[in-house]
Amino acid sequence: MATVPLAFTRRTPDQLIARATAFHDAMARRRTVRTFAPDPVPRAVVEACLRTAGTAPSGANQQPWHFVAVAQPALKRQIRDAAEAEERAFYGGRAPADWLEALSPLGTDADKPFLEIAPWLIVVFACLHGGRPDSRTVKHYYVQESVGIATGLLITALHEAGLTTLTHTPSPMQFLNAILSRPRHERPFLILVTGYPAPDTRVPDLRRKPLDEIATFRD
Ligand code: IYR
Repeated sequence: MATVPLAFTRRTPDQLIARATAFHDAMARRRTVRTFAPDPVPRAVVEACLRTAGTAPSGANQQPWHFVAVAQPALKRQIRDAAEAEERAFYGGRAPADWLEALSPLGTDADKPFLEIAPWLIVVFACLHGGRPDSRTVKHYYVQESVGIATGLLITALHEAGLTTLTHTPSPMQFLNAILSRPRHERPFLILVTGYPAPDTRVPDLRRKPLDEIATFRD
């Protein structure tokens, strides 16, 4: 493959520390919210954040993701109805008791009004294989890892832009293929609900694990 020069700005060690610390301060303020304002968010914001997601590294650079950005009220309604049907089964007995116990501090339940209230639902699909015009399929590698990284960049971009997000994973999620007319080889990964938070939104008083619990240095 042809190559191009790397666009890279070399920073001094002091600059590295300052930039890394400032970015951590910004990201530490990211919180998952469950209450959204209905206020509209320009499509251009979502487009720019999806372009950021599309910069993620991926197995063999196959970019095995597809994002459906939903703002149409009728589609959001359909997604909410289908998700709540699955969630009612989940909370009503399908989920094992220990799973429900793990969720109970978060106070989640089968009602998902945010699926209609938030201005955008970004449905992330993982493309299990690629297609060719001649209809032969192309194997994709490290799909879950690649789509996970792209979704992380998307969450980061939306936060940096000034919006809040909720990673929502109704289970199972195949109904999203039907509602959004996506082919079977695209597997729903999660729904990223995004918009402004509702006024006076409160979030659980969570603690993030300290660095010495999440990292080990062998330097
Ligand atoms: N999908 C359900 C349950 C749920 C599961 C986990 I793991 C969470 O962190 C939160 C919720 C729901 O959306 O309510």
